[in-house]
Amino acid sequence: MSHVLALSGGVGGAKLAAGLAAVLPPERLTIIVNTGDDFEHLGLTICPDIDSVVYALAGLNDRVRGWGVAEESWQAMAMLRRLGEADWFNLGDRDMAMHIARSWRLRAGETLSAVTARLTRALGIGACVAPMSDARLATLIETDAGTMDFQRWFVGEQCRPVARAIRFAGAGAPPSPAFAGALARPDLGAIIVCPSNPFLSVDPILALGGVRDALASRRVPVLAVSPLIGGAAVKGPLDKLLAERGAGTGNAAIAGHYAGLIDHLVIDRQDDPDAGGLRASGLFVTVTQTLMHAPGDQARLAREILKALAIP
Ligand code: FO1
Repeated sequence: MSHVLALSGGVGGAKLAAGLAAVLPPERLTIIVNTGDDFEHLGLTICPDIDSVVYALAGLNDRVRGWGVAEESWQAMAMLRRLGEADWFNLGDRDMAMHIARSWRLRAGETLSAVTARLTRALGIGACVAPMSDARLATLIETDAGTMDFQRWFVGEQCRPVARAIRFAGAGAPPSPAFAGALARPDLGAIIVCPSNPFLSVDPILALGGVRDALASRRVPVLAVSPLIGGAAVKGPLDKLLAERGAGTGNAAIAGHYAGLIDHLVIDRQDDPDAGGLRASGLFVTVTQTLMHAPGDQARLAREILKALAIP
């Protein structure tokens, strides 16, 4: 029975990661998560995409807000505000426990991989969820108003400044042991790129040392799920980034971005008219419902993907 390696960012990616975790035995799945969005805030190490994946797999995620923990309270944030501390980035009380647990363990000398393994175990998650790297690779947005840390641009500025370029400080950092180990597994059956933002969530993973080459010289299928539905992003700044880059829109732009790296693209039914052109470019294309409203949709999409990859 082959192993599956999933590459994920936050919200959309986390949903498919949870679907894969629901249908695969834990020992057959490695989920590698973008850490380019991570930052230090109020003395805490915040890893938003790892937490989105962890909360989704543990069934703790807030499905309406899209990030953080469900049934959250905000007492600590209110007190921090009274104390005159920064309140542009919202930390819920339950979510804050995660940041505290992670931050002190990191400061005590554990790697982010070890801390993430500890926290996922504690929450009853069986599959391996690991950061893309234990080294720092930070996503920076170059705008007319200067270069911004990712969260300052994304949350603080609500993605308003035009992104002239996206840069990764620390590019070439080594993949985490779990990531390098999964890429080298003789029983690796497929690599799945979850429906995350290609520029903000997947490119940081591809910017690690050796990852692009490992995918390009793959010996297993590499399948990406398009983050677009009806030609537009479900959430987040992807549409804005596509427009600002001027390198096309729709699934052709997604396929173009991953050219040479993927051989299979899963697109939504609403984008069926894109399928012919994508197939003509040499890609395998699966057309299905990619929008995941409910946990049932996550598992259904995961099953369809595994079937398309002929992975039992
Ligand atoms: N997103 C927001 O739009 N506003 C917030 O205040 C915010 C706080 C936050 C706290 C913890 C966490 O794990 C995520 C949080 N997010 C927030 C989401 C996060 O900024 C983004 O979803 C990801 O970085 C993009 O994948």
